[in-house]
Order: sequence, then structure tokens, then C-alpha cells
Amino acid sequence: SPYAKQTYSARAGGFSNPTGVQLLRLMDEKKTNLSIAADVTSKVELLKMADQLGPYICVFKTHIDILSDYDETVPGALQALAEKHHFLIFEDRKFADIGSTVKSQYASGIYKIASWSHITNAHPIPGEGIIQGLKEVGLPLKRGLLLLAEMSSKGTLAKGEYSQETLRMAKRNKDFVFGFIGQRRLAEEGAEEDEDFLYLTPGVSMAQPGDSLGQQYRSPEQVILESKCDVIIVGRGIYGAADPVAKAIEYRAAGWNAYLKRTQQ
Ligand code: 5FU
Repeated sequence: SPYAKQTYSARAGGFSNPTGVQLLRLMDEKKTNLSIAADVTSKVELLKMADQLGPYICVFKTHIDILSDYDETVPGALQALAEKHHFLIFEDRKFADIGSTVKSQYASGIYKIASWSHITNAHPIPGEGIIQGLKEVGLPLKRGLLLLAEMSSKGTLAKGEYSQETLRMAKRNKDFVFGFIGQRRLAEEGAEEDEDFLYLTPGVSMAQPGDSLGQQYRSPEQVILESKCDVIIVGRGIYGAADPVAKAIEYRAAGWNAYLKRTQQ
């Protein structure tokens, strides 16, 4: 891939979505390609994690609907920490319905995701209307969307032609879609990679091969160097450790060194 050899900030010019551009620049400025998957169930723990790990990450990934004590102070508090530590918020909502329904799910309900989350994601399974619907809400707010091209879990159906069509859908919607959740950089069958996207990759651990529920882990080097993805997403490998800050520093260094090697800076 010609893009994988370039620095993040040098690639920013090839992106039209403002959130994608912002993320690429912020990674080089902060020297981090680490995202934390903040899968905790209390708002105090969530905000503590954002404040403690904020200096080391580019993206703070949430599952807001697992909080058992969510209230409307949470988005404002998260946004303030995002400003303080210069990271982007990614609500890993995995929308998967028709365009008309996801519009309401994105803008409304209890969580009003579009109002506070810079990035969200969607399964391409319903077809392109899902992008259209989310775009009508998200683009006026300068938000960005990731499509789930592949998953980290055992037996995933998102592979082969499904992933290829996901790439084509993204190419037709570059104003809003700036990248993928995936396990490797994608190129169209038999063709050189002709358009740049960001690849954010979950299923990263330096300690475990997987969990008991089908999660499969790879190392930061495998993800960034071999598979040429851009951002490592780490959950239990960091917040499950005795000292999460020390672990975040380790993962950040591993991810960043792999990127330096890849770009040979
Ligand atoms: F799209 C995906 C995927 O393919 N695999 C994932 O693991 C998303 N995830 C999320 O990344 C998942 O919902 C968790 O929030 C996180 C991985 O957490 P872990 O603790 O590092 O396994």
C-alpha cells in the first residue's frame, strides 16, 4: 500500500471528512495511535479512565449503553476531557438498521450520540441507505463514520466479498466515511489501492490469544506493521491490568514504534 508508508499527517490531504483529517493530524501531534476501549459500567470509572489515559490516546471508544448510571451530565464531562487531553470520542454503536431508523437512533433517544461523539460506526449489512441516513444527521455536525468491514471475532460473516463491497460503499461516501473497523487494509480484488482510508483495529492484546467468547487477539506489531492498519483499539489489555496507566504507556509505545518502522521515519 502506498498510503501505509506515509505519515498520518501527510495522508490528511487525501481525506475530505473533517473528523478523519482531525484524527490523522492529532495522531502525529500527540505521537499516539492507541485507542482505549473503555468498557466499564459506571460513569465515575468511565470519566476517570478518560482523564487518566487521555494523555496517551488518540481515540476514546465508548459503549455508552453499558453504563448502569448514565445521565445527561456524562456527554458534557466526556467532551470536556476530550478538549483537555486532545482525543476524539468514538461511540462504538454499530448501527445496523434501515436509513430512516438509524437517523433517529443516532440523533435521538436517551443518548443523542450525534450530539457528542465525533465518530460512530455502522454495519454495511442493510445497504447504502444506512450511510445516507446517518450522514443526514452527522455531516452537518462535522461527524465521521466508520464501516465495519471485518470483525475480530471467531466465525465472523464479515469477510471476502462482503468486505469488498464495504470498501466500494465507503468509496462512494468519502464525505462522511473516513475509514473502517477492520483487521487489515483492504484493496479491491486485483487492483492497487487507489483511495486512502483509516483502519481502526480491535482485538489487540500483548498478553492473551483470545477470550472464552470468541474474541481473537493480535499484537500491535501484527496490526500496524503486517496488516497495515492505523489505530490499535485495546480494552481489557489496559483497563484490566493492575496499573492501567503503565499498560497504556506500553501499548502506546508498541503501536507507535510499529508505525515508525512502517514509515521508516
Ligand atoms: F467491531 C469490533 C470487533 O470486531 N471486535 C471488537 O472487539 C469491535 N470490538 C470492540 O472492541 C468490542 O466491543 C470491545 O469494546 C473492544 C475490544 O475489547 P477487548 O477488551 O480489547 O477485547
